[in-house]
Amino acid sequence: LEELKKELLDKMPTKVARKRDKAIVPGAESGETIPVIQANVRTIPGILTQRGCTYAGCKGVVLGPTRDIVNLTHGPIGCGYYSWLTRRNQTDAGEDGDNYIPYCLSTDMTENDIVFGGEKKLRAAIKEAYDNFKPKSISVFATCPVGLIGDDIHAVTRQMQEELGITVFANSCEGYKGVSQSAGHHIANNQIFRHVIGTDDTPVEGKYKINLLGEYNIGGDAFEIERIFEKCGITLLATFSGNSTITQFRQAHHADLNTVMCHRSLNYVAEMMETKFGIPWIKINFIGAEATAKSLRRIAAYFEDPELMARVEQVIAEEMPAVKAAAAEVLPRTTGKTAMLFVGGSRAHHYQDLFREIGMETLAAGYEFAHRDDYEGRHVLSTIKVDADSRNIEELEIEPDPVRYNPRKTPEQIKALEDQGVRFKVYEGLIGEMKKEALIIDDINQYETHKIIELMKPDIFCAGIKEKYIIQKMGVPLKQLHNYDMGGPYAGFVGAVNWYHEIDRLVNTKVWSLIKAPWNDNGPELEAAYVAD
Ligand code: CFM
Ligand code: HCA
Repeated sequence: LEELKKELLDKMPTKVARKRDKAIVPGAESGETIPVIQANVRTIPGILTQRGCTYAGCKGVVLGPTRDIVNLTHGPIGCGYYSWLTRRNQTDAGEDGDNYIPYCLSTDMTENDIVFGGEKKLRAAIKEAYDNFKPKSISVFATCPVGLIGDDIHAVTRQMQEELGITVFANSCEGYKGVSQSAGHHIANNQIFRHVIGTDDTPVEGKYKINLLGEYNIGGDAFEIERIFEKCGITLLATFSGNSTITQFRQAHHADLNTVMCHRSLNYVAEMMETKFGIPWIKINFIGAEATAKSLRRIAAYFEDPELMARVEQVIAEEMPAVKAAAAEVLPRTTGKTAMLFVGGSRAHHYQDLFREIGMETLAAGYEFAHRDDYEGRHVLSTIKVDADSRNIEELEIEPDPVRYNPRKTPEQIKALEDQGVRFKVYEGLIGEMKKEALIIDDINQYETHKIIELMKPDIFCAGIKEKYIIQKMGVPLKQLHNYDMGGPYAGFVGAVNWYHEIDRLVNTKVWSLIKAPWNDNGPELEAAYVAD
């Protein structure tokens, strides 16, 4: 492994190699000490990163999937246009039919606004959006120039909220605000927490009421999870934020348990909800059939109700045969194949379970923008150095709500549940689940991607659109784990079956190895020889 790492860093300038060295560590599955990994720091200038910007994390990721909040981008038209429907977060338009996801609203800032200020234009755009849609809420997203010229978007939204009588709030999520999308998640979540969560006390019916945090309904994943919950008799109050509405957010404080799927994008929301409302949280994962069964059992154990436990067992027993049959069908062709996963802040971990279920090993994996706790586990949280970039992102000071705070379990009950294996506020991270022969690389760049493919020769590579075609031209199939290409859902039981078949097709077709990129035969396309006359 040390050899591999050396080869990976060999051609880099010394200073760059020194920095990248800290972001590459081995796995620690068999009880090895979990190594410290460098994460959530600035990408080295000039390197081709997989990362996106803070605006993308705020508008596209967190608030994008909520169908009845009108999202308005304050900025030049490109930011709005290029974030228009690209994430494939699905929604069920519901009975009211309020669904603004297909729209792309922007103030279309131009030079004139940059010079004279864009607040007037923003005010007019909010008014225009309101007149057209009469929505329950409008949220505004700042792009880079807004912060540079100093438009006070929060003053504008405050004023418009008063004028229109609906919830209007703004996000200072300029693209450069943090080192990645992760900062944008935090900004959006803070604003939802501040302006929306717990603002509607209408009681909600249901015996086992939960919220699902960190599931975004990409490719219909949330629909499958909703189906399973319904079958189990579990009432899902709100998902943050796949297939969600603002009313669900407003009433989310009625839930008795928060379940966290994507730890990266909102573990701090789970913490804030516990402090303010007394709702405990547990980590769950609905990617992988075994993981789904385990998560359902964990939820049932929390409610300590034999009826729910029995129902959950019955559902698992009903769903598993189809999953097992699909696995048995593909296993002879997939066993022993190898994978690499370089995605976002949670999927590079969760999808390893799905690969394991069909006998496939992960050779290398990493996140684009996760933090050390997502790699090493939450126990390192207190040791993470708060640098200037993280300090730039607001941390809300939360107090118990004077009226709504209601601890769902006593400390004794929590302790008793923990003794039975229901672990609260625990996430062990990715490194402890990977083999010591595996490489874990944070914020991988294009050069390193090419190099590890050459050195480790995986049968499949999972990443995003920017990596897709380049890797396919290397003869390796690439499965997008962001928008799933045209596939999915991959969550839950139905999702596992879909995944097994899709991966079987991808790793067993010969088409990728037959591909020859033009430069394989001809050298660089733009190569030219100087001919003297
Ligand atoms: Fe969480 Fe996500 Fe992800 Fe993420 Fe994302 Fe995404 Fe992702 Mo793309 S919230 S960290 S910022 S699971 S958009 S639905 S696929 S990079 S691994
Ligand atoms: C984002 C969104 C993204 C991009 C996917 C990709 C997504 O980070 O802004 O690079 O292919 O899932 O749509 O992560």
